[in-house]
Amino acid sequence: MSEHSASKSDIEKVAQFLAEAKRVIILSGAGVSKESGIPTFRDAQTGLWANFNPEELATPEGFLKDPPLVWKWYDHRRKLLEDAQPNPGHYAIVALEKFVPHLIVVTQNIDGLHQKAGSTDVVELHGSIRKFFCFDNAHDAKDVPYGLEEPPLCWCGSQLRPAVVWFGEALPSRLLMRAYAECENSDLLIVVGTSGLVQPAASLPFLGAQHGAKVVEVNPEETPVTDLADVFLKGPSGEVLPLVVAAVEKIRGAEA
Ligand code: BJW
Repeated sequence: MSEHSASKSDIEKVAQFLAEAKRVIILSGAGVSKESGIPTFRDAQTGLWANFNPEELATPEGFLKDPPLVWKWYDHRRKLLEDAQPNPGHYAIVALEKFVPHLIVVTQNIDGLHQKAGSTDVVELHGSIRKFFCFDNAHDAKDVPYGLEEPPLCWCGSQLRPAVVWFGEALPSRLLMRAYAECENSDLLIVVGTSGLVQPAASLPFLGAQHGAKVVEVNPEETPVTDLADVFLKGPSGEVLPLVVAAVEKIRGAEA
Protein backbone atom coordinates (compact mmCIF):
# COMPACT_ATOMS: atom_id res chain seq x y z
CA MET A 1 0.00 0.00 0.00
CA SER A 2 1.28 3.46 -0.88
CA GLU A 3 2.31 5.65 2.06
CA HIS A 4 2.75 8.89 0.17
CA SER A 5 0.18 11.56 -0.50
CA ALA A 6 2.15 13.60 -3.04
CA SER A 7 -0.22 14.47 -5.89
CA LYS A 8 0.51 13.57 -9.51
CA SER A 9 0.41 17.24 -10.46
CA ASP A 10 2.98 18.15 -7.77
CA ILE A 11 5.26 15.36 -8.95
CA GLU A 12 4.93 16.62 -12.54
CA LYS A 13 5.68 20.15 -11.36
CA VAL A 14 8.93 18.98 -9.74
CA ALA A 15 9.79 16.99 -12.89
CA GLN A 16 9.33 20.19 -14.90
CA PHE A 17 11.65 22.07 -12.49
CA LEU A 18 14.24 19.35 -13.05
CA ALA A 19 13.82 19.39 -16.82
CA GLU A 20 14.54 23.14 -16.83
CA ALA A 21 17.28 23.23 -14.15
CA LYS A 22 20.98 23.54 -14.86
CA ARG A 23 22.33 23.32 -11.31
CA VAL A 24 20.63 21.12 -8.73
CA ILE A 25 21.45 20.34 -5.10
CA ILE A 26 20.02 17.40 -3.23
CA LEU A 27 20.26 18.21 0.48
CA SER A 28 19.74 14.97 2.35
CA GLY A 29 19.33 13.84 5.94
CA ALA A 30 18.76 10.66 7.89
CA GLY A 31 15.25 10.09 6.46
CA VAL A 32 16.64 9.13 3.05
CA SER A 33 18.35 6.12 4.66
CA LYS A 34 15.40 5.07 6.82
CA GLU A 35 14.11 2.69 4.15
CA SER A 36 17.55 1.05 4.24
CA GLY A 37 16.82 0.12 7.86
CA ILE A 38 18.95 2.88 9.41
CA PRO A 39 17.29 4.75 12.25
CA THR A 40 16.89 8.53 12.02
CA PHE A 41 17.79 10.77 14.97
CA ARG A 42 14.60 12.54 15.92
CA ASP A 43 11.71 10.27 14.89
CA ALA A 44 9.62 9.50 17.98
CA GLN A 45 10.39 6.06 19.47
CA THR A 46 12.62 4.77 16.64
CA GLY A 47 14.99 7.75 16.42
CA LEU A 48 18.48 7.43 17.95
CA TRP A 49 17.93 10.43 20.24
CA ALA A 50 14.77 8.82 21.63
CA ASN A 51 16.96 6.06 23.05
CA PHE A 52 20.44 7.53 23.48
CA ASN A 53 21.71 10.76 24.99
CA PRO A 54 23.33 13.01 22.35
CA GLU A 55 25.29 14.91 25.00
CA GLU A 56 26.99 11.70 26.15
CA LEU A 57 27.52 10.23 22.70
CA ALA A 58 27.80 13.01 20.14
CA THR A 59 29.83 15.79 21.76
CA PRO A 60 33.58 16.16 22.33
CA GLU A 61 32.86 16.53 26.06
CA GLY A 62 31.00 13.21 26.08
CA PHE A 63 33.92 11.51 24.34
CA LEU A 64 36.44 12.87 26.85
CA LYS A 65 34.24 11.86 29.78
CA ASP A 66 33.83 8.23 28.66
CA PRO A 67 35.91 7.33 25.58
CA PRO A 68 35.10 3.56 25.64
CA LEU A 69 31.33 4.24 25.74
CA VAL A 70 31.43 6.54 22.73
CA TRP A 71 33.90 4.32 20.88
CA LYS A 72 31.72 1.21 21.30
CA TRP A 73 28.54 3.06 20.22
CA TYR A 74 30.15 4.17 16.97
CA ASP A 75 31.78 0.75 16.48
CA HIS A 76 28.36 -0.88 16.78
CA ARG A 77 26.81 1.57 14.31
CA ARG A 78 29.71 1.18 11.85
CA LYS A 79 29.22 -2.59 11.92
CA LEU A 80 25.46 -2.26 11.24
CA LEU A 81 26.16 0.09 8.35
CA GLU A 82 28.61 -2.31 6.75
CA ASP A 83 25.74 -4.49 5.47
CA ALA A 84 23.26 -1.66 4.78
CA GLN A 85 22.20 -1.23 1.17
CA PRO A 86 20.93 1.86 -0.65
CA ASN A 87 17.16 2.02 -1.19
CA PRO A 88 15.10 3.27 -4.17
CA GLY A 89 15.40 6.86 -2.89
CA HIS A 90 19.21 6.76 -3.13
CA TYR A 91 19.02 5.18 -6.59
CA ALA A 92 16.49 7.75 -7.80
CA ILE A 93 18.95 10.51 -6.81
CA VAL A 94 21.63 8.77 -8.89
CA ALA A 95 19.20 8.57 -11.83
CA LEU A 96 18.54 12.32 -11.64
CA GLU A 97 22.20 13.02 -12.46
CA LYS A 98 21.64 12.15 -16.09
CA PHE A 99 18.88 14.74 -16.51
CA VAL A 100 20.72 17.86 -15.33
CA PRO A 101 24.10 19.31 -16.32
CA HIS A 102 25.26 19.72 -12.69
CA LEU A 103 23.89 17.86 -9.68
CA ILE A 104 25.52 17.45 -6.30
CA VAL A 105 24.41 15.73 -3.14
CA VAL A 106 25.06 17.64 0.06
CA THR A 107 24.37 15.16 2.83
CA GLN A 108 24.32 15.28 6.60
CA ASN A 109 24.52 11.48 6.60
CA ILE A 110 27.66 9.68 7.65
CA ASP A 111 26.57 6.31 6.23
CA GLY A 112 28.09 6.49 2.73
CA LEU A 113 24.92 5.13 1.08
CA HIS A 114 24.70 7.85 -1.58
CA GLN A 115 28.18 6.87 -2.79
CA LYS A 116 27.32 3.16 -2.53
CA ALA A 117 24.27 3.80 -4.76
CA GLY A 118 26.47 5.55 -7.34
CA SER A 119 26.12 9.30 -6.73
CA THR A 120 29.29 10.83 -8.12
CA ASP A 121 29.56 14.15 -6.27
CA VAL A 122 28.72 13.87 -2.57
CA VAL A 123 29.61 16.46 0.06
CA GLU A 124 29.60 14.79 3.50
CA LEU A 125 28.92 17.77 5.74
CA HIS A 126 28.93 15.74 8.98
CA GLY A 127 31.80 13.44 8.04
CA SER A 128 31.94 9.68 7.68
CA ILE A 129 31.59 6.86 10.18
CA ARG A 130 34.20 4.87 8.23
CA LYS A 131 36.99 7.39 8.76
CA PHE A 132 39.00 8.26 11.87
CA PHE A 133 41.38 10.91 13.16
CA CYS A 134 43.04 11.55 16.48
CA PHE A 135 41.38 13.76 19.03
CA ASP A 136 44.31 16.05 19.82
CA ASN A 137 46.03 16.55 16.48
CA ALA A 138 43.52 15.43 13.82
CA HIS A 139 46.00 12.95 12.30
CA ASP A 140 44.14 10.63 9.92
CA ALA A 141 44.11 6.92 10.71
CA LYS A 142 43.31 3.97 8.43
CA ASP A 143 42.32 0.32 8.81
CA VAL A 144 40.83 0.63 12.28
CA PRO A 145 39.56 -2.83 13.32
CA TYR A 146 36.08 -3.55 14.65
CA GLY A 147 35.37 -4.81 18.14
CA LEU A 148 37.83 -2.77 20.20
CA GLU A 149 36.69 -2.00 23.75
CA GLU A 150 38.27 1.46 23.74
CA PRO A 151 39.72 3.94 21.25
CA PRO A 152 43.09 2.88 19.88
CA LEU A 153 45.93 5.37 20.04
CA CYS A 154 47.39 7.39 17.19
CA TRP A 155 51.17 7.29 16.63
CA CYS A 156 51.26 10.62 18.53
CA GLY A 157 49.62 9.06 21.59
CA SER A 158 46.23 10.75 21.23
CA GLN A 159 43.02 8.70 21.14
CA LEU A 160 41.36 8.01 17.79
CA ARG A 161 37.78 9.09 17.25
CA PRO A 162 35.30 8.71 14.39
CA ALA A 163 35.58 11.41 11.72
CA VAL A 164 32.05 12.69 12.31
CA VAL A 165 30.94 16.17 13.36
CA TRP A 166 29.65 16.30 16.91
CA PHE A 167 27.52 19.03 18.47
CA GLY A 168 29.53 22.16 19.17
CA GLU A 169 32.15 21.28 16.53
CA ALA A 170 32.72 23.21 13.34
CA LEU A 171 31.86 21.50 10.07
CA PRO A 172 34.81 20.95 7.70
CA SER A 173 35.19 24.50 6.39
CA ARG A 174 36.12 23.59 2.81
CA LEU A 175 32.97 21.46 2.49
CA LEU A 176 30.72 24.02 4.14
CA MET A 177 32.08 26.79 1.89
CA ARG A 178 31.41 24.61 -1.14
CA ALA A 179 27.85 23.93 0.05
CA TYR A 180 27.22 27.66 0.52
CA ALA A 181 28.66 28.49 -2.91
CA GLU A 182 26.60 25.76 -4.59
CA CYS A 183 23.42 27.03 -2.89
CA GLU A 184 24.10 30.57 -4.04
CA ASN A 185 24.39 29.35 -7.63
CA SER A 186 21.76 26.65 -7.91
CA ASP A 187 18.39 26.70 -9.70
CA LEU A 188 16.82 24.00 -7.60
CA LEU A 189 17.29 22.53 -4.13
CA ILE A 190 15.61 19.25 -3.28
CA VAL A 191 15.57 18.80 0.49
CA VAL A 192 15.06 15.15 1.39
CA GLY A 193 14.61 13.44 4.75
CA THR A 194 15.92 16.06 7.14
CA SER A 195 14.15 17.61 10.11
CA GLY A 196 15.85 20.91 9.21
CA LEU A 197 16.74 21.54 12.83
CA VAL A 198 20.52 21.21 12.92
CA GLN A 199 22.63 24.19 11.98
CA PRO A 200 24.38 25.16 9.80
CA ALA A 201 22.94 22.58 7.33
CA ALA A 202 19.42 23.79 8.18
CA SER A 203 20.18 27.23 6.75
CA LEU A 204 21.12 25.93 3.27
CA PRO A 205 17.58 25.80 1.78
CA PHE A 206 17.00 29.37 2.99
CA LEU A 207 20.27 30.52 1.45
CA GLY A 208 19.35 28.87 -1.85
CA ALA A 209 15.89 30.46 -1.85
CA GLN A 210 17.39 33.91 -1.09
CA HIS A 211 19.51 33.51 -4.21
CA GLY A 212 16.55 32.56 -6.37
CA ALA A 213 16.58 28.75 -6.27
CA LYS A 214 13.33 26.85 -6.25
CA VAL A 215 12.98 24.61 -3.20
CA VAL A 216 11.30 21.20 -3.14
CA GLU A 217 10.91 19.16 0.03
CA VAL A 218 10.39 15.39 0.26
CA ASN A 219 9.44 14.19 3.72
CA PRO A 220 6.56 12.27 5.35
CA GLU A 221 6.32 15.09 7.93
CA GLU A 222 6.28 18.87 7.77
CA THR A 223 9.45 20.65 8.89
CA PRO A 224 10.70 24.25 9.16
CA VAL A 225 11.49 24.00 5.42
CA THR A 226 7.91 23.19 4.41
CA ASP A 227 6.64 26.79 4.37
CA LEU A 228 9.62 27.86 2.28
CA ALA A 229 9.18 25.07 -0.26
CA ASP A 230 7.66 25.76 -3.69
CA VAL A 231 6.45 22.15 -3.64
CA PHE A 232 6.16 19.79 -0.66
CA LEU A 233 6.05 16.13 -1.69
CA LYS A 234 4.70 14.39 1.37
CA GLY A 235 5.91 10.83 1.74
CA PRO A 236 8.90 8.51 2.11
CA SER A 237 11.70 9.34 -0.30
CA GLY A 238 12.00 5.70 -1.44
CA GLU A 239 8.48 5.98 -2.85
CA VAL A 240 8.30 9.60 -3.93
CA LEU A 241 11.68 10.09 -5.66
CA PRO A 242 11.27 7.17 -8.13
CA LEU A 243 7.94 8.76 -9.18
CA VAL A 244 9.78 12.02 -9.83
CA VAL A 245 12.37 10.19 -11.95
CA ALA A 246 9.60 8.50 -13.97
CA ALA A 247 7.93 11.87 -14.54
CA VAL A 248 11.19 13.46 -15.80
CA GLU A 249 11.75 10.46 -18.07
CA LYS A 250 8.29 11.06 -19.52
CA ILE A 251 9.11 14.71 -20.26
CA ARG A 252 12.45 13.76 -21.83
CA GLY A 253 10.73 11.01 -23.88
CA ALA A 254 8.14 13.47 -25.19
CA GLU A 255 10.92 15.91 -26.16
CA ALA A 256 12.93 13.29 -28.08
C1 BJW B 1 11.90 10.56 6.07
C2 BJW B 1 11.61 9.24 6.03
C3 BJW B 1 11.58 8.67 4.77
C4 BJW B 1 11.57 9.77 8.09
N1 BJW B 1 11.85 9.42 3.69
N2 BJW B 1 12.16 11.29 5.00
C5 BJW B 1 20.51 27.00 18.81
C6 BJW B 1 20.17 27.54 17.59
C7 BJW B 1 20.90 27.23 16.45
C8 BJW B 1 21.98 26.38 16.52
C9 BJW B 1 22.32 25.83 17.74
C10 BJW B 1 21.60 26.15 18.87
N3 BJW B 1 22.14 25.45 19.91
C11 BJW B 1 23.19 24.72 19.45
C12 BJW B 1 23.31 24.96 18.12
C13 BJW B 1 24.30 24.37 17.22
C14 BJW B 1 24.02 22.93 16.87
C15 BJW B 1 22.56 22.77 16.47
O1 BJW B 1 22.14 23.03 15.36
N4 BJW B 1 21.74 22.31 17.41
C16 BJW B 1 20.30 22.18 17.17
C17 BJW B 1 19.87 20.74 17.44
C18 BJW B 1 19.61 23.18 18.04
N5 BJW B 1 24.87 22.63 15.72
C19 BJW B 1 26.14 22.25 15.90
O2 BJW B 1 26.61 22.08 17.01
C20 BJW B 1 26.96 22.08 14.66
N6 BJW B 1 28.15 22.82 14.77
C21 BJW B 1 28.16 24.15 14.94
O3 BJW B 1 27.16 24.82 14.98
O4 BJW B 1 29.43 24.65 15.06
C22 BJW B 1 29.59 26.03 15.35
C23 BJW B 1 31.08 26.25 15.48
C24 BJW B 1 31.71 27.13 14.61
C25 BJW B 1 33.09 27.33 14.73
C26 BJW B 1 33.80 26.65 15.72
C27 BJW B 1 33.18 25.74 16.55
C28 BJW B 1 31.80 25.54 16.44
C29 BJW B 1 27.36 20.62 14.48
C30 BJW B 1 26.16 19.73 14.26
C31 BJW B 1 26.62 18.28 14.20
C32 BJW B 1 25.46 17.33 14.13
N7 BJW B 1 25.92 15.99 14.36
C33 BJW B 1 25.00 14.90 14.25
C34 BJW B 1 25.68 13.59 14.70
C35 BJW B 1 26.65 13.11 13.62
C36 BJW B 1 27.34 11.85 14.01
C37 BJW B 1 26.44 10.67 14.28
O5 BJW B 1 25.69 10.22 13.41
O6 BJW B 1 26.48 10.16 15.38
O7 BJW B 1 24.53 14.81 12.90
S1 BJW B 1 23.48 15.14 15.19
C38 BJW B 1 22.41 14.44 13.98
O8 BJW B 1 21.53 15.46 13.48
C39 BJW B 1 23.32 14.02 12.80
C40 BJW B 1 22.48 14.45 11.63
O9 BJW B 1 23.29 14.60 10.49
C41 BJW B 1 21.84 15.73 12.10
C42 BJW B 1 20.61 16.13 11.33
O10 BJW B 1 19.61 15.19 11.51
P1 BJW B 1 18.67 14.82 10.28
O11 BJW B 1 19.46 14.18 9.21
O12 BJW B 1 17.85 15.98 9.91
O13 BJW B 1 17.79 13.66 10.93
P2 BJW B 1 16.48 13.80 11.85
O14 BJW B 1 16.32 12.52 12.57
O15 BJW B 1 16.50 15.04 12.65
O16 BJW B 1 15.28 13.96 10.79
C43 BJW B 1 14.92 12.89 9.92
C44 BJW B 1 13.84 13.39 8.99
O17 BJW B 1 13.56 12.34 8.08
C45 BJW B 1 12.52 13.75 9.70
O18 BJW B 1 12.06 15.00 9.21
C46 BJW B 1 11.58 12.63 9.26
O19 BJW B 1 10.23 13.06 9.12
C47 BJW B 1 12.14 12.28 7.91
N8 BJW B 1 11.86 10.93 7.45
N9 BJW B 1 11.36 8.78 7.34
C48 BJW B 1 12.13 10.73 3.89
N10 BJW B 1 11.26 7.34 4.63
